[in-house]
Amino acid sequence: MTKKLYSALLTSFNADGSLNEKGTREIVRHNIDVNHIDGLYVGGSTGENFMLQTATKKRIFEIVKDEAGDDCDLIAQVGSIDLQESKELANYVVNDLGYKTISAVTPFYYNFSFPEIKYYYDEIVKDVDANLIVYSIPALTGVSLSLDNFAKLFENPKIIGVKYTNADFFLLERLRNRFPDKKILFGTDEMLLPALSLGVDGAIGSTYNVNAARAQSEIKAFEAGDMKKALDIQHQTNDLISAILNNGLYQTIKLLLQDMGVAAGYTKEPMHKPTPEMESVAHDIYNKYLK
Ligand code: HMN
Repeated sequence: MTKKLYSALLTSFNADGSLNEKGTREIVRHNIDVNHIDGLYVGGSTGENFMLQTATKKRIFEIVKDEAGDDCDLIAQVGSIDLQESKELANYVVNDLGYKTISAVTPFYYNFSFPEIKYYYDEIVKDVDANLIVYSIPALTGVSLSLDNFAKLFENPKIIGVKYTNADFFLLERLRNRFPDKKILFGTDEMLLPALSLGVDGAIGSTYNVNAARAQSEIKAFEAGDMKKALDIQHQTNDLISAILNNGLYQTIKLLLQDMGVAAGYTKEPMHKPTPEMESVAHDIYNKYLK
């Protein structure tokens, strides 16, 4: 498999919202030992990162590095609309923990101009010896980067690619065509196959925490030219993803991991705790698609 599969790492929280370190380590191990994942995207949306304090973000980066060591590739998402925090986290993960690749979400909420966005990225990588992957997720941030915006960001040689969580396949094709040497990691799991056909280098997603085996088989079938098999797997995958989305995304993935014996814990408030009904649906999803 030449294309890489990364899980967007979940964080395990206790019922009171504090970090469950043991559970978080179990999620890391499950991804490495059972899922045989190529890498982990740490501190992204799936990690509930944007609801966390700086000290908790740092502790998660620390325990993930400690648990994973060099067993898989690690990407630390350090972006925040507090640029000073982003720089502090970048410095911490690279210089204190030894992460080699960082990523940063586009700064959101204030309708920053493109020159402000470019300044943000250049500042984050300026003082660290690491490469950066832009995290573009317009549906959650409201920030859409154009092809020319990407070209300007990519002028910085330390900005090596994009985690592209977007259903705009025209822009994806234009990016692939214009930047053959930049890394494009696709972030919408339910659309993996069309993204593979446009030449992405791999994928990062939340559902790979529980559904990596199908995604790996799909990538292998795609690379072997067996489009029928790859599409069949995408259909099965999307039955699973639809069921997960209908029941509550992160809560359900955590419940599915619990069915696999992993202490994935709770989501963080204001996300709600799973109801008994959600738990029961999650068991059914597990039995139907993942057992
Ligand atoms: C991250 O944790 O930052 C991600 O990689 C996010 C990833 O793109 C996911 N998007 C969101 O959770 C909003 C997808 O994996 C997504 O969960 C999946 O495609 C189901 O819709």
